[in-house]
Amino acid sequence: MTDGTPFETILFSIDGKVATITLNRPDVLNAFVERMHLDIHAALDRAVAAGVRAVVLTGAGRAFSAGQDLKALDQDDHGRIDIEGLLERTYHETLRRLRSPDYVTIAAVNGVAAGASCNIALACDIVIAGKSAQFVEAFARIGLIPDAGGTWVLPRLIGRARALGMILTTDPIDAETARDWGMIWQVAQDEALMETAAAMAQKLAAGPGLAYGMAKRAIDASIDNDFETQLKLEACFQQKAADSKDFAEGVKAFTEKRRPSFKNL
Ligand code: T3D
Repeated sequence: MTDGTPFETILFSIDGKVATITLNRPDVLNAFVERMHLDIHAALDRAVAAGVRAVVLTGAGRAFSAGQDLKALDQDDHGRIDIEGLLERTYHETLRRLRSPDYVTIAAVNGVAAGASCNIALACDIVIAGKSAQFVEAFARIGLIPDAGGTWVLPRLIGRARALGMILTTDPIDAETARDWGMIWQVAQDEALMETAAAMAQKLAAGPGLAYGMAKRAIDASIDNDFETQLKLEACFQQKAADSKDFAEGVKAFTEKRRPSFKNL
């Protein structure tokens, strides 16, 4: 089901509690322009308003996305590109929203994910890649460093040696290697990718959203916390989870030997 006024650069649909955002500039391998970020932000606003619990992000055509559109960079009168401003206005807000505790995000990587789009895919909570997908930290090819959270996410996923290897060589990493390195969750056959991602999204959309949100926040916080601080954080979040109606329902369903019906309350 499509939802509301169509967007210029993405396709957007909602099916129950699952939204799907498809980056839709296939002629340029879904390269990002500012409008695409604004469309994603507006689509996520619509998804939240509709009570969506899981969001699938994928690309139209043969690529997930080739990163920033290098043919559509605005220069000032001196030929300077305000990359810092662009990043803050666009990518950073997109990344914050993809890591929101209000829903889970699933990247269905259907082809090459290069540059900032590699890091956008890796910022999602679950990454499922088609067998022919590739992850490319392409930045150094054009004299840039990784942005869009890549220098934060990559070493935490795969360690310094592999992160720097990807960044310095810019070699493409295939889907199975990415999975074996712990960079992504799962590899699917190309033709089964969207079905696999949709099944995952439906499963997670029916899960305990409050607990999921706090688990996401706790995992991110653990990266900077020491052990004692993390134990305190877990206990605090666990109290909130235990106070929820979903916990009462989970325990009741367990004793009644049935599936829980979580309401995100
Ligand atoms: O403002 C800032 O710069 C800050 C933000 C930076 C973030 C970044 O993402 S920097 C990194 C930008 N991305 C790249 O450097 C990747 C560029 N693309 C590629 O290296 C290759 O296209 C791929 C490895 C991704 C795929 O190669 P291939 O051979 O499968 O496809 P292709 O033939 O290169 O591309 C197909 C078309 O898409 C082609 O157009 P054409 O010739 O048929 O008219 C190509 O120009 C276009 N395309 C691909 N990537 C981009 C692009 N057009 C604009 N921007 C792109 N990034």
